[in-house]
Amino acid sequence: MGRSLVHVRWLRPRYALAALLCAFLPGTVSGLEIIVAPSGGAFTTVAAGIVAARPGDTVTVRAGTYNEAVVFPLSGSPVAGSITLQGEPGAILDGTGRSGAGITISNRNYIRVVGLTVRNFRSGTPMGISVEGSSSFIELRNNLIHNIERPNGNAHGIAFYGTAATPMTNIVVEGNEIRNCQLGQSESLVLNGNIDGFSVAGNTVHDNDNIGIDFIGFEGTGPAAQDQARNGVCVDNLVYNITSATNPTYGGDRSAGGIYVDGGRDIVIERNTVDNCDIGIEVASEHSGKAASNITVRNNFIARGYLGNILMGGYAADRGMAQNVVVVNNTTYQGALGEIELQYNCDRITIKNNILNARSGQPYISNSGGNNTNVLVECDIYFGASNTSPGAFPDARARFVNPLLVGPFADLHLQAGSPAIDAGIDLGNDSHGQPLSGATDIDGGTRLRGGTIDIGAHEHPSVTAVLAMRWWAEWATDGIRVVWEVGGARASEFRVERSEVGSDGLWTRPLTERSVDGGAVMELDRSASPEREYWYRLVAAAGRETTVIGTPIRVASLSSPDFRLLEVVPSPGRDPVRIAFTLRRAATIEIDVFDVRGRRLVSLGGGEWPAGRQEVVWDGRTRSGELAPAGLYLVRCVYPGGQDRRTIVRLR
Ligand SMILES: [Ca+2]
Repeated sequence: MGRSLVHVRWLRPRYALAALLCAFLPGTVSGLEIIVAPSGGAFTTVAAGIVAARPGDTVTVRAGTYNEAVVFPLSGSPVAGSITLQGEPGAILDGTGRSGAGITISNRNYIRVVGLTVRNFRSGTPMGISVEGSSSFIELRNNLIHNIERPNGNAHGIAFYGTAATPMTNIVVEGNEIRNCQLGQSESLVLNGNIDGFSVAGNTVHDNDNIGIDFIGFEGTGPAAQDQARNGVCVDNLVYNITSATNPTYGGDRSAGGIYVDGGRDIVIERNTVDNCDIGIEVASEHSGKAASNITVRNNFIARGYLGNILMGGYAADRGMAQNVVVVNNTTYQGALGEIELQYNCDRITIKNNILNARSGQPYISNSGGNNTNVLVECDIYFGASNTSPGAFPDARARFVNPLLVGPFADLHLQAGSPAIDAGIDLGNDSHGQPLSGATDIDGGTRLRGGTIDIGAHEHPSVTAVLAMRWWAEWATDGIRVVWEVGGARASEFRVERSEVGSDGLWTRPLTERSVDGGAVMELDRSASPEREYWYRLVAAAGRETTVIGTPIRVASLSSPDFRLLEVVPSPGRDPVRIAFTLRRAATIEIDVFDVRGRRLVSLGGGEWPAGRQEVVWDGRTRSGELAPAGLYLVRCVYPGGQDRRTIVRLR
């Protein structure tokens, strides 16, 4: 699950070449590559490599186990570029016997850490990667952090502590995996304090004994007025098996959130998959009088949260608040104690277009605490528990139907035929003028398809509803002309594909000139060679799903044979039958109509015909002028070097 992230390998030009490249390629960063390797590199320790690095340089760590903890002594720069610490596969920073953080970035800017494994830090306050102070322009990508352990104290997989008066900005945490950590009172991945502007995307966080991903404010980490992680996104992460049940700090209490906003603000939590955590996603503040605010939770799959799938508000009356929280287009499944829970002190809460598939006997939306105001609930699907009540708040568009999920809990996509398809309401735009439902669904596909948004996190492509009403391909003067017209509109794209080897493929997309005539689309494929034969098909696509709606049509080569039968229409039909054909050059041909017993009824086209498109008409009569009865007939065209046949069905 989650996004596939491309591991980009930088190639290091030498200085002279680098200067040249910089002059011509804006944005190209140049520098030296410093090799760290157990043998054969410039250095044998990662720390020595980092000390040697200047802005723009890359420290490449070859495979090996390096028993050390490292600190970045310098910043990169916006002009010369970041300092990059890059691990090749098998590059491991191992903390066995060492204390503190594996990698420390304290008041340093323009630092990248990519592709390293950091493991086995177990004393002091152990962390995989620690970023502190005002450090900005920090990228942590595709690292693996595991077995960071301090069961009775504090430990972090990756921690950002914005402790300075200058906020941390431009923080990127993407594609990392954090697993098998014992965290005591702390978190797997945390952004805490004066942090303004971040992307936490495509990470996999699992099997840790405290919170998965946390955005914290009001803990006294940063200066009072700026002490909130803010203005960021948390997207495409996969978070599972997060529980404090085995954490000795909590004595068996289960309260670890998969994704937790604890006092952060202005954060979008989108397209994440969260399963089997103590709490799926929680928006709250633990500090009295303080609020998590302007938080959007949308297009997420959330399943099997122990205390519930989405919780918000303070956990007690004297704790903090949740304000302006938008919970839309999520699909939640069987939280042990319910789906959505409003605890204490929630204000301006929007809950719309969600699928809430509850456990029997558990609430869909509960008001477990108090002082919860301005709660808007609308157009959700409720299934699994009550068939009459959505819970604590009215929903004028409540629907109590089976949402037909593909395979819960593991797969919360919609089946074809789900009542959630095209059943949502338009939520309008947010304060930035962007769709409140987001631009994409859980899979990154177009959020709005089929004219109406679906309920839940998945937008079903529904391409099977599309019919090809016209579908034809034939030679024209300057290429092959493909004509198509479709009924229904449930596809984001229609495309013509071409094969040169047969009706089974290989299919490619020819470059065509497209024009529209009424409902029909004409595509001219000028690249087709008259010497070859081709097959064309019409495909409807929506997101990653495609359906062939126009079955393969063979278009024969023009050069051989010289004759080609274009169409015999109408059939079935009652009207005169039109037989159209083309000749590459003038030729003598015969066109005859036979009955099913092989008797020739009439000759339509003997003699020499000029080159080009031609047509003859059979009026349905035999040679003697009698009207032929209803039934099956055969039209046969004989031309120099071959013949072609087509059946005709005559109706009464
Ligand atoms: Ca739809």
